[in-house]
Amino acid sequence: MMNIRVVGDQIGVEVSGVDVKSISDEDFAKIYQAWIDHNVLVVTGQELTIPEFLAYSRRFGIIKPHPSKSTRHPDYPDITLLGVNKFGPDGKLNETIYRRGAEGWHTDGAYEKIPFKATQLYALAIPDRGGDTYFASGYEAYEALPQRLKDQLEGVVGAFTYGTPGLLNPEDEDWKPALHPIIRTHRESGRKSLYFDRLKIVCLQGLEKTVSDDLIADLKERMIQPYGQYVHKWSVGDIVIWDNRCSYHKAAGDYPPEQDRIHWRVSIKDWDAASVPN
Ligand SMILES: O=C(O)CCC(=O)C(=O)O
Ligand SMILES: [Fe+2]
Repeated sequence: MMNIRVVGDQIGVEVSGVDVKSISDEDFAKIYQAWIDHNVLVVTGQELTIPEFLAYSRRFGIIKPHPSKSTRHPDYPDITLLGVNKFGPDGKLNETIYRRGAEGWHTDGAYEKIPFKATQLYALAIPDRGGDTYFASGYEAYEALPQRLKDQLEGVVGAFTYGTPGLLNPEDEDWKPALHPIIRTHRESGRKSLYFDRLKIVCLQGLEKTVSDDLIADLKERMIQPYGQYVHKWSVGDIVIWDNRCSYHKAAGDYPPEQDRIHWRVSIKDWDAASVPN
């Protein structure tokens, strides 16, 4: 029987007792709502093929291939492989692959005109220690801002660019920044969130450079609220989906490199993004 259990105070919910290959529309509606309410949704104990993982992922929106072409699955470009080809032909650890997502707190796809609504990972291999994923609530970040900052940031737009060196092919690296409001109202929950990414933000538009730089430095300190966090300790067969519109995450990047930590990953956009180029 399906069981939905809240696992974090402000963020994080876990579903067990389901097979995502055959969830009824009625049960899926409950799962989807639990995700909207808790921002990070874990489904445990799944055995999936790639087409099955893609079919389940499409219930959340439209899958878009990730701009990092070198880490796409060779047969399924919708799938990004995490932790694969970690060692180069010379036997040296490829830090870009090993530490992907561990550079700092971020939200995925802020560099696109329509950012990824969600990112979903399915765990195929997990090290015996380390390798957790940390999550934090963007709603809590907004709530915790002093009123003067809430007022100052209302209507302010940030410019975001591609943040991680080494993942894009050289011909794709000339990235034009995308513009998004820093205070973002979630389409489905109606709640306001601080939409910020310390790795990708270039500037706050229309403000003097010194003002913009100072605000960015201030927001870096404010984006993570300790009580708004959830840490996921992975098991093989876990699916975790997070809402990039209202949460931040980072990989711990601390597991023994000689062990495997492998996920299938999809980037999901909202349904209305179908006709919008990246
Ligand atoms: O590997 C992880 O734990 C998360 C990596 C990440 O940031 C991502 O997939 O967007
Ligand atoms: Fe990420």
